[in-house]
Amino acid sequence: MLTIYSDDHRLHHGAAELYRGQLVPCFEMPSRADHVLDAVRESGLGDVVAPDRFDRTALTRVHTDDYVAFLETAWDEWRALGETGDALPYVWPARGLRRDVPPTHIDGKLGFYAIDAAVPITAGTWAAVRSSADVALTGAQRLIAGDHSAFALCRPPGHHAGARAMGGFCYLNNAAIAAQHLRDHGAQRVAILDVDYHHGNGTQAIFYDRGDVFFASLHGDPAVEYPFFLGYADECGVGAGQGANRNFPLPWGTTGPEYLAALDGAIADIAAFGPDMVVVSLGVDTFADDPISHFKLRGDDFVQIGRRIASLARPTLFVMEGGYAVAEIGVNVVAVLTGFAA
Ligand code: 6XA
Ligand code: ZN
Repeated sequence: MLTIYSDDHRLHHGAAELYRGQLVPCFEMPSRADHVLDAVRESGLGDVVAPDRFDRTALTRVHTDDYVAFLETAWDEWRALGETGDALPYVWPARGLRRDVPPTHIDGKLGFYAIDAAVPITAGTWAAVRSSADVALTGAQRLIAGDHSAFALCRPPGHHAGARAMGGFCYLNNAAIAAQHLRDHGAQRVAILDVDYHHGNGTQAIFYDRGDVFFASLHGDPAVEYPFFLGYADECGVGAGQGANRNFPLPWGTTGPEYLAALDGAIADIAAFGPDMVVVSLGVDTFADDPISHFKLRGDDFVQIGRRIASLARPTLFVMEGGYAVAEIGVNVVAVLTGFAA
């Protein structure tokens, strides 16, 4: 299995995120990708290649043009205020406020285009974000070219980013962009399986009214877990997308066997949908020692996740999402990938 990776991810290194009343050092840090890359290299999984550069139009198939333009210029607009630290939103168009008029001041834009304050924008954020999408697109292109699988070592991650919003360390939705690219280049039906600990709210929202892209997600119950406001079991899609969305919210403390039983349900749903190709949003923050999550998966559980995905017997693109137990992130990712490849 080919891994696609770029050093450009280092250009994004936020100083702080708002977490439980404090500005704390970002959990989403460059060393995450370093550990995954090291583990891939040691595993003998396959070659590591650099991404190709794709047109901006591949991004606007999923995101709105004004949102991409915001990401492109946000840092310069922030710098023009005389600020040198990271840009962070502090006000949002929630209930009772207008969301039909995009602000022109960067402070307003940051909140308008964000769901939370876990999305610092730094000098290098756009370059890293664009490169991360290229990593996913290059992986998708490999599937189109006939590869059975590929691993897009994306950083920053993407599954919380909506068509017009950043959030939860995510700016462009790499998995959604890749899935759309597959649809635009031959695949009639694509399934996205999200095994990150957090619900992939952005991916769900992007494809919620579509019947050509199935979305299934296993995650911490949103009643008690970020992103809190999406990810319940009764969200099944609308219109043409009715029945093409499936959520498996699971309680804190979920163990490997419990998780794998739910995964069997998601795999069965995907098999019934009958996709030509599969995109996996691969987060390993389900790990028992993850510092911000509450599932209890370990070791062989990750191998079993890979095995079950392989049972779908479809060309499969793995897209890196979360995982914050930095020392173990590489081992756990490689466990899924080798479980799939075995
Ligand atoms: C914000 C928590 C963001 C969760 C990020 C993540 N305090 N998503 O891992 O998959
Ligand atoms: Zn996560």
